[in-house]
Amino acid sequence: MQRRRFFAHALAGAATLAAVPVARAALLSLPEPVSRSDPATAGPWMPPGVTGAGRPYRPVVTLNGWTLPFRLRDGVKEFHLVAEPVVRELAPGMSAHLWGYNGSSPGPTIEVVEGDRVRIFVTNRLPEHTTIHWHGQRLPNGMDGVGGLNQPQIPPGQTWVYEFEARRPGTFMYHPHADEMVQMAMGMMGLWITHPRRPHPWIAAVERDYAFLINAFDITPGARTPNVNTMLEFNLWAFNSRVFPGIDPLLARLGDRVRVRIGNLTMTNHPIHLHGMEFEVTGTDGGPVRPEARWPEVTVDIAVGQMRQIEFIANEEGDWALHCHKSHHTMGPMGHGVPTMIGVDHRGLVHRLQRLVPDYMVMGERGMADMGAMEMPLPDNTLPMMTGHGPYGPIEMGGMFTVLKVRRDLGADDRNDPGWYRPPPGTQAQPVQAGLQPSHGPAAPAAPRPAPAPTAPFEAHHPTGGHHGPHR
Ligand SMILES: [Cu+2]
Repeated sequence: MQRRRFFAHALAGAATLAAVPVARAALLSLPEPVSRSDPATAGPWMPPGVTGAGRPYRPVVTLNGWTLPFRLRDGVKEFHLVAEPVVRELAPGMSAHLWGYNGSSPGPTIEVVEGDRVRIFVTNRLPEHTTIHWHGQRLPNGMDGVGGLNQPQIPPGQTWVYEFEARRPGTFMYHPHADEMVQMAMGMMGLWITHPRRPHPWIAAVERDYAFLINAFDITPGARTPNVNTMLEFNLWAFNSRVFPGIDPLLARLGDRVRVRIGNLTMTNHPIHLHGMEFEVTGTDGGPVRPEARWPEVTVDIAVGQMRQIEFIANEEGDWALHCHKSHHTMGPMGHGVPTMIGVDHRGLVHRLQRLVPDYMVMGERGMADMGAMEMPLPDNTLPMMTGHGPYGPIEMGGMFTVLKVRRDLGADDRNDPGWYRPPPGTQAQPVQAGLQPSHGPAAPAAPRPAPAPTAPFEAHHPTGGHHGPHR
């Protein structure tokens, strides 16, 4: 094996097993970088001529992201990543100035097959040096991307090349190992999927395969650039740099086996909770989990720097919430200094204050649910604290929240949003009629409002929806 790798590398013409700058003459033959800034979820990307390029596989769907196309050259899959400033729409009504790759933050997903030889050109268009670390991969030490340790940092304006064999199947990440705190706070990260070369006893075939990274930003309401020195007090909690209601739903046909790959590159852990069905953790960035070592869960805590692959059979129809269980992480920007006002009676005071300040209002004397329905103007370029409208009204969420939509009548691979779920009669919570016993048989609850057009998975309630408090 070592011999074979040595010769493969010698033939490729590289002198050492380390990331190296690309000579000026060789720049002419770089793969054209592909760029995309559209935050919509791209369809799965299957390399053209996959029969010649390698083994066919079921590509992943990166939530609100995309897969980077490669060029096949002498049996090597060549990718071109460009580290650069990008503008990312976090949700309708709010864009952020981030750093990312190829027009996006997170960068595009790299998808290869176990045993593939992979060459990645990295062009640095940032104002400072960078590197890329290939989190979780088995590779030659000189390709590991820790600036100063494994290679000199890549200066602005230069293109360097990494090359290694994708030795282990699984879910990985990539991110800089140079000025890490700043560059990751600015959104520099991406997913890497290595599909198994042949059927693997611990890796199931699935009908739906989703992937996203968890990330967080601290952006002062009205501003556009993250505060890069923040350690804990982030205010925007995101899946793939999107916040509810900007996160696309996950779709599954009734009975599909579904895999969701989730990586965490924030500064805190995130217990990700799925409603409606149990799942198992079938893999980590360390590899697939032996079936006899798995246990059922409905929440998986994903620590910082971890990747978790969960799998379940989508055998319950409906619109099932999928969210971080830290309740502050399903909120939009808010001031953590807001006092708890539950139980405080403001009646006389508010009336008098409103004569002086007509817009004056009290937050939270009956809880904060009112925030989801309030109509208050927001400063430009920020998001409400609680927002999103479902078929029955405000969803009162923000941040790390989306929906798994399981439908009987969805086609295989159908990726069109089916709209809201309509529960069959007698299967929905309903008000108790005065003087009547709760019905145990089929009842007729109020008919849900018609589902919205498929293009609007969540109705963004902007800019007048919700309320947000004073901000740090
Ligand atoms: Cu969280």
